[in-house]
Amino acid sequence: MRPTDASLEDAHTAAPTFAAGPLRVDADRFLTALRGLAQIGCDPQGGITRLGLSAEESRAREFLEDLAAKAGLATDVDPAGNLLIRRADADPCLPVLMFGSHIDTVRQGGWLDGAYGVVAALEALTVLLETGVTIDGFEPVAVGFANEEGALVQHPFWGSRAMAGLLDADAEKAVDRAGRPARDYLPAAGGDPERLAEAAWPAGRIAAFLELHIEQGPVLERLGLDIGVVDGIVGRTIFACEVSGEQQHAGTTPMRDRRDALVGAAHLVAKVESLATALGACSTATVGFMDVSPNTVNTIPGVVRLNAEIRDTDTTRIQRSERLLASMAEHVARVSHVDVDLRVCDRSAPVLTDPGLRGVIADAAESLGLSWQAMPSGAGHDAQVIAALAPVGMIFVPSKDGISHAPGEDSDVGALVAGADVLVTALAALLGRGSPESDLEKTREDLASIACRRLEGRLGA
Ligand code: HGY
Ligand code: MN
Ligand code: MN
Repeated sequence: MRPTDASLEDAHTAAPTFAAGPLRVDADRFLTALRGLAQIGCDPQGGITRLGLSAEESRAREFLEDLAAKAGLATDVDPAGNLLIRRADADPCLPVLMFGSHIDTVRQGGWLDGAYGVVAALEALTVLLETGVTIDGFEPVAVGFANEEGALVQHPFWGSRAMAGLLDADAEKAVDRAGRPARDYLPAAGGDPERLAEAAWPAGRIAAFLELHIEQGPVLERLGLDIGVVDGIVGRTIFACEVSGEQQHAGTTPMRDRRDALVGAAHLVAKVESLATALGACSTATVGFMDVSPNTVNTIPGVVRLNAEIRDTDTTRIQRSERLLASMAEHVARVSHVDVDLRVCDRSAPVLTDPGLRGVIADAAESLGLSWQAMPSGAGHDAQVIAALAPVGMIFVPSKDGISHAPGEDSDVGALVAGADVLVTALAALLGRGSPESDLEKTREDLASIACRRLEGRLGA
């Protein structure tokens, strides 16, 4: 289905005719690999718990390395723990066309979030080389990012931020909930804390980045569409908050004398929710983590630690919501007679994807006879971090009942294969199978010239 969005129409008025038609993945091989990866990190609740920088994430990376080796591909792991897969005779002088997603999951997550895009990237690279696509303008490289979720070592987008040179000095102090630092996890995760800076790629080295991902929401399924062409990715602010009151006996302490940290926290949770509901200040607002101390039925809680997060596609709305939450925290402290320490612990900016890449993805979907629509992403993705280095594009496939970050996360296998077909067809087009007169050639030239300009800029030429 052509989008109503005029800008997308401009991006590819003359849909390129693919020199050799659309490409397709080897569905059996792809699904076998995807199901194999889903065996790593199975948890008792029936979900997948493969946390970033954990032993499970390393086992998953090794599983993918084995598959890549069997396909005759070369692999290496960078100092941040990211897996990079390229052809054995990769040309180091070509700008890179990168594609992939993250290997890790949330706690009790699903089998597709991240994993789908990484396995599809490996399969796409394999198909590109099997079909002998001419590689003359860009070098195709597949990537499996480490620790995108930040569920263990609490620094989301760890691997993609390392690649973008955005892991600041604080990053190495990122800790798990027990206080164990990232640097202690890295050696076993294939990384090297002493060489983290070497994981950074210079602007211009990557000509474009494509990420295939499940939608993680209900839109495509409700509209009966096959493919989402992502036009914008949501920004997010994560807060850490400590509510302190006075630990006391639940039976002997008069109600008027209490400083109940959990009552204060409960008021704050309701205030967070109101930001995205009654106040309409941002698109979503959530408290997903809470730790109550001492967490005993007959003791008034003395301390509550929680994390809150707010999201929106508009930076000014995010900033205003941050200010609103800060004043709400002060109000709760006053009325609940507790201390509230609220601080921002992570911010990721909203980004727009590249119009040219949206056009290439849309044309690939059309060439495969798939319906599609431009749409925003309510989830954050590594693509929004790599946007600091290169133009990015994202492809969505429908999620069953919109479920994600839960054991019930699932998609039809036909949809998963279709998304992988769109990825490999779009990559083939970018690698030079497009017809010369199409605006696809313009997109390729644009990407190459952006890469050169950024690289020259870096080299100071
Ligand atoms: O939280 C997110 O949006 C993503 O799954 N990291
Ligand atoms: Mn996720
Ligand atoms: Mn994800």
